[in-house]
Amino acid sequence: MLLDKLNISHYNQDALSAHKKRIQFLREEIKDPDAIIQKLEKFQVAIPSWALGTGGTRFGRFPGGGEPRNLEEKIGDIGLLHALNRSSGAISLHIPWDIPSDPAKIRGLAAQYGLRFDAMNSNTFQDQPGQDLSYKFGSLQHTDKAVRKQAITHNIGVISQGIDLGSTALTVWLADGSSFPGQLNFRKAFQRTLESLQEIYVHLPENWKIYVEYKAYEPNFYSTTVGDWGQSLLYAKKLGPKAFTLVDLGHHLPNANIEQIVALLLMEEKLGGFHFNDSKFGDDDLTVGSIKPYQLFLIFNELIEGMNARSMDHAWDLAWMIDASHNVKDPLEDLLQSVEAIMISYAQALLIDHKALDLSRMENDVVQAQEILQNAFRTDVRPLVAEARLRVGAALDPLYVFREARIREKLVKERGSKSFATGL
Ligand SMILES: [Mn+2]
Repeated sequence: MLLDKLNISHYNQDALSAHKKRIQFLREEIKDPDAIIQKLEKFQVAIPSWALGTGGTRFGRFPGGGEPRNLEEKIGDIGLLHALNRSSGAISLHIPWDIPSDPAKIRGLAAQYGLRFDAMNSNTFQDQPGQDLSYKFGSLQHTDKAVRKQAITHNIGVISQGIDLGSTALTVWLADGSSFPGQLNFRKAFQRTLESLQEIYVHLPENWKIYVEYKAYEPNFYSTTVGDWGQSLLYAKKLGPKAFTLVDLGHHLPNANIEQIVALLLMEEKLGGFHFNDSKFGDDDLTVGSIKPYQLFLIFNELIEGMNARSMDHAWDLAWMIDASHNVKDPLEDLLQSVEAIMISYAQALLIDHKALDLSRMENDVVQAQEILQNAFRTDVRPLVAEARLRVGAALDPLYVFREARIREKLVKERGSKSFATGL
């Protein structure tokens, strides 16, 4: 196994003296750095099983080699990421791309790497080989009861596979909608979808949750049956206490105020899951923090404020996951960058003095409120993030170790330059 030979502390020596200077400087700049470092040590982001291969668009795909060929190798890749940063301690499976043939064995393998199984993802947006009925015109919304039944049965199956793996949540993202005016009765489509979700909901074990993910458009381009947070919240409220909204950063119309959305969902106790990515135009699935890092920071500010108001645990009480796809990067390097961006935004948001911010708001001191936020955002917190990693035996600079240890080269040697990971 590649991991056994990865001597992280050896690589850390290269950067240790520079790191010590930087963290010492920061310790004098900010209040209570150790409390922040401890929170960073605990924070974990799940990696989806479909993010380990090269992403593609409908125009093509340009794989770089050494992709994981099966679920075991996908778990191995996430194990590698987790060894490098100790912040990727969970895997989110997609069914049917990653059906575990021997769940007990797969669960054991993940445990060896210190990984747990995050939310299970069902798929009724594609037709699978040998499938009886087509999802061309939707799944849970379909006008034909038999198609709805097939999609419901699939979701129930995903729950039972998740139970075997120790997962406790099901994420449902539907492509259902319409591409042309007149195609769909919106109210009836919503009603049918709700009834289908209700049939799935009753199969959730006591300690399980269901996350209803919304998306504004694509693959349908006129209407989407779970198109925005309002519609998702309606479903979640009607379904019951185990149902929550899932926010995916890329699933909004341009310029949506996502920080306000998460604040209100937390207020309603209906925010359950969170998918990180970044975008310039639509659901671009770019590396987290690569386009709009300030927006990510503002979202984290609302997440922390809202979670603290409800005494929620930052590390465990929301399902954090990266949902990105990378066309021109090494997928593992891209994931390391995404996790780093998340940790940086989280650390910056932890710097915010909420009492001072509240006071500025009460006094309508708009300038001071902005200063408080931007002072936090403009602080270079990278030494804090690195220090948190150092303390738990991870790499000071995960990307440096990935490259120095020639991990991709070794994976290509082991798996071949033409290996292909299932996914999008
Ligand atoms: Mn998503």
